[in-house]
Amino acid sequence: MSASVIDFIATEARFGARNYEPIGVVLSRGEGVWVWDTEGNRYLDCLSAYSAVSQGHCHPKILAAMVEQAHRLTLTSRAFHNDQLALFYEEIAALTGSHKVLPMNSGAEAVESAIKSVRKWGYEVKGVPDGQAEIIVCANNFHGRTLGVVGFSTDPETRGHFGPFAPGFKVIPFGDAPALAEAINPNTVAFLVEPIQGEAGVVIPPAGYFTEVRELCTANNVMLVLDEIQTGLGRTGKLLAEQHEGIEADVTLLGKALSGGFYPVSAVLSNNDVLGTLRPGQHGSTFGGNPLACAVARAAMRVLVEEGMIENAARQGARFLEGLKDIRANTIRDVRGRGLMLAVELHPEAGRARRYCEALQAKGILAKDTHEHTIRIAPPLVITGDQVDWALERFAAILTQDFS
Ligand code: IF1
Repeated sequence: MSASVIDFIATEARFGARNYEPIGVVLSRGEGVWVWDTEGNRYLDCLSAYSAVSQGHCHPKILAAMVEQAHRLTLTSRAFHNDQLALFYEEIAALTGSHKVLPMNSGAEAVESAIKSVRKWGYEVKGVPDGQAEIIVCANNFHGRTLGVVGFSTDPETRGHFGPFAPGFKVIPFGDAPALAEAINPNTVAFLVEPIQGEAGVVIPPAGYFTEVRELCTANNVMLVLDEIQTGLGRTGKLLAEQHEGIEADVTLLGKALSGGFYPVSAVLSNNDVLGTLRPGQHGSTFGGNPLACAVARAAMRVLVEEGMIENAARQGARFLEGLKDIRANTIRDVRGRGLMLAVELHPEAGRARRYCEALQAKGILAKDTHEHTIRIAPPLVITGDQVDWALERFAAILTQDFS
């Protein structure tokens, strides 16, 4: 490693809270599926900033929209109207079939805002006694890092020593519809769940699970809240992951790729029943729905659709998954994925997934491990077939080695 790279890393270590353990690479430029480090080495980005850069790094049309708006008006607060918010509402509602939109900034903020909204709906519409609303969540969930959200995490690393936590959440196994039926009671206002559990290691539920979930929520007047912050906007090969299940959520959460990685933009999408319970002064955010965020998000949604990225994710994701499944390696325990949301789970005796990610880096691939033994693979949705093949050659070369 050159002196300058070590300087960057040492300075981060000196001043920064050590809440991450990054792989030893200092990136300085990105374009499409590629990123370059300060030494000029090129890597294929197989993380896409956890699916926030789905449109590819520094997409020129999103950049142009951001620059144009930034020259004109960046932030007004919601104390005044601006000329981008209504257009953002119209376009995201048309794209997703939603009727009401609550614009926020980070994914966790969208999750917290959804929790507040469904609780309020529970008290004011469903008739749940005040303060007794219950929300059902799944084991191994990941919905963000704010205190309310980590309060219902089941991961000791995510929730340890951050208590005390808010009550009102019940945890059930993911993929188990009878457990949901058992957990629902008259005070249940919502079931909050990821269509595919990302952080848990790309865990895909059994076929038919969400059909049963939808029926149970409808029958019991429980709001189905799908956290599509990672799975949404084309990542799984459809606009929303719920479309693989043939269902519609009552509340859908988007974030990450909603801005193409240019700016924190998230949204709670629903109907008037839920979001109509919010009155002026009862919820808000300094930056939520700001004109710059709206202009960036409008461009991010536009290029996603106009450049066929969703269809490409389905096509190249199938190619990537098939290629990974063809790799004959004793290190591999399971390969799974939907669209370009993929994962390789290693046998525990094969060693830590981090070691394989470090070896992949040396071959020009940046990927991220999760929970010790799984390598997540999520390249930008603009990846080509040739680039998939290029990546598969390198995954095969590394996965057939043993870094135990
Ligand atoms: C970290 C994980 C991924 C998310 C879902 C809400 C949020 C996220 C399904 C919150 C965010 C990010 C957070 C980031 C790493 C990354 C992550 F490893 F943490 F779990 F992608 F899997 N719902 N996920 O995946 O959105 O507030 O971050 O905008 O915290 O290390 P956010």
